[in-house]
Amino acid sequence: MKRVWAFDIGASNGRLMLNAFDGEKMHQEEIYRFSNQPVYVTGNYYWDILNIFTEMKKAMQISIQKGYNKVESMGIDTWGVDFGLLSNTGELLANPYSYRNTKNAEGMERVLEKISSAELFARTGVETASINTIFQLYGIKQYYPELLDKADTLLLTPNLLAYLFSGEKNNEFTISSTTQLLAAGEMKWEKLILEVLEIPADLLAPIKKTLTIVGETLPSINNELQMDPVKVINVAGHDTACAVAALPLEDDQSVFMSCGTWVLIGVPVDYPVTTSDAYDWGFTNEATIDGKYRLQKNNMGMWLLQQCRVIWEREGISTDFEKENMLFQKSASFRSFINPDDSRFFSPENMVKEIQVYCQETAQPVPETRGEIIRCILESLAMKYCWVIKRLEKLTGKRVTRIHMGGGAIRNTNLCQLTADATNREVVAGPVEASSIGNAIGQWIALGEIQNIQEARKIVKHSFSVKHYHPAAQLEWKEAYQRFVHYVE
Ligand code: LFR
Repeated sequence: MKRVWAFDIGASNGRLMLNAFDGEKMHQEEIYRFSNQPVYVTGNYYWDILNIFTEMKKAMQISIQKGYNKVESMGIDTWGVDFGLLSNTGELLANPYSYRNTKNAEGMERVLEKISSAELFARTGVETASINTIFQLYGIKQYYPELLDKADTLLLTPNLLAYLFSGEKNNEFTISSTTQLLAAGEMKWEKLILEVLEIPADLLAPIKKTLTIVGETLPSINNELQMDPVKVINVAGHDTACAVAALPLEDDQSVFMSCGTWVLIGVPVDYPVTTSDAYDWGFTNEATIDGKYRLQKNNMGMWLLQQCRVIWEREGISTDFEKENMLFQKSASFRSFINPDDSRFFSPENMVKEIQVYCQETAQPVPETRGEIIRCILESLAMKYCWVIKRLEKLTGKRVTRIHMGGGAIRNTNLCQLTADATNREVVAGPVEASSIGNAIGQWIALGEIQNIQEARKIVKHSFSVKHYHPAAQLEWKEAYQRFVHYVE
């Protein structure tokens, strides 16, 4: 049985999953999981990239100690948009910034003085959002130009990590599509935008196709870990592209929801959809594992709850899903709603307070207890997902019959049930480990073990179980939705 290492690194934790394929089924075992949080220091949010690298090597060591020392290859997927800068001698120039950095908004303002948001969308197919690489990069140009002057190569996070293991420099297609610097529908950087922003086009390492073997682990790594060289594969570097690859979507009436810190909702399309409705409703087009696109909307996900937990833990309250579920069940429904994507929730100092102030300002009952806060968050999220799916139906002209939810956040069964209720659609939840399975799929295809994504989806269906959620009675949901919409439109 052949084995591969799938590193799936998210914005709250990273993990190494060992994946095996016996010719019929895929098998997965979690080897190691580690926390990954942005670090706030000197007025900026950074990623501790060397700690991530160290944790990844530790994970490999654990795998080897468990007797899994013969692996064919490794692949790395991460969250989107962030990057590291290298000098012309290949050294990492600084800690990569996190997309939560407040200075990005400034970068965005400056760019929009030069190119309109509508033009950016038309040229790249990507929604204007302050987190995007383009704005971060322009922000650095404004407030830390010396860094850019020194920079020779920009590598996006999964390729930066792959570089530390293999020495190979390239930017894989799916992760490149999150930058808003890629020409819509093409596999090349949008030169005109780079020119207008006076960013040298050759700063961005060349784009490489997904599903290619890019190299192998460096001798220094092999020596340190006492292992044979392992192939390094360009899987879909973007975690969302990996997750979508692993969801058993059956027809064009199924939508995907990749659920974690963010929740990405959309459908696969052959070519970017850049209509005015898509633009007005904040949809975006990012790349899929098979060189096509995902027409999707990026939404707030578990970040709201994760940040409330930080506050509760600070107050000495320990919390887990079981406890939260009990509190949720006991609290009354539809008391107060927030617009989960309001910018005030992006990086607030105190998420609990921020939610309370929002409710106060909008003249709704203020959620006081933990149960009330959790209910306000989960119901508002589900309502927002319903809003998105209604618009997705308008964009594609197809009625959505089924929602495929995957990713860590589907462990929150309330989120899945509320999504079914709010949308009045069947929800098929699973697999939880969609991203790392999609990562392994990329490796199996590159290694020639699986032919294509269609075959891979069939194998996933046989290998991992899913859970079905059916919508509850609709009347009160419909009424509540009318109230909710008021806060998003
Ligand atoms: C999800 C994700 C989203 C992207 C966000 C920030 O983990 O990759 O697709 O919008 O992180 O990069």
